[in-house]
Amino acid sequence: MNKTLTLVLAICLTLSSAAMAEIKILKRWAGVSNGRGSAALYLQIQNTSNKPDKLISAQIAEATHTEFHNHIDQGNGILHMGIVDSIPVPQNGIMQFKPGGYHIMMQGLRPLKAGQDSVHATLGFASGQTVQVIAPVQAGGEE
Ligand SMILES: [Cu+2]
Repeated sequence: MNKTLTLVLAICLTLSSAAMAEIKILKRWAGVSNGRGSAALYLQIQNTSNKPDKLISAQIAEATHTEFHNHIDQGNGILHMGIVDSIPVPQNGIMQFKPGGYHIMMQGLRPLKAGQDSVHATLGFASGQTVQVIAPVQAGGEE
């Protein structure tokens, strides 16, 4: 391999890894599955690009079905959990999932034990980036 080709390849690799690193999962944990076989998955997602992004798909190896949920004030001050199409991740910012806020609801799970099990997620973003995460199951994760 000649030096010019080596240099071009090095630049390409640097550029592609920079482009792929715009979404980072800083934290991840799953709740214990309840008697109906569902549990919430929580993430802390960082977007280092200067364009807003959004989470548009989530496939969980251990679940038969997933939904994006948020708790929404329907005008009476009481928050109700509802399904949303996507979860926004602000430009140069962080989206923090939490009980009572955004989360991924996993359904069709076998019983998951805190401190022992983990779930494997493939996350798709509107920007085209795909991220794989392994989230440990922790006690205390509420819907
Ligand atoms: Cu939920």
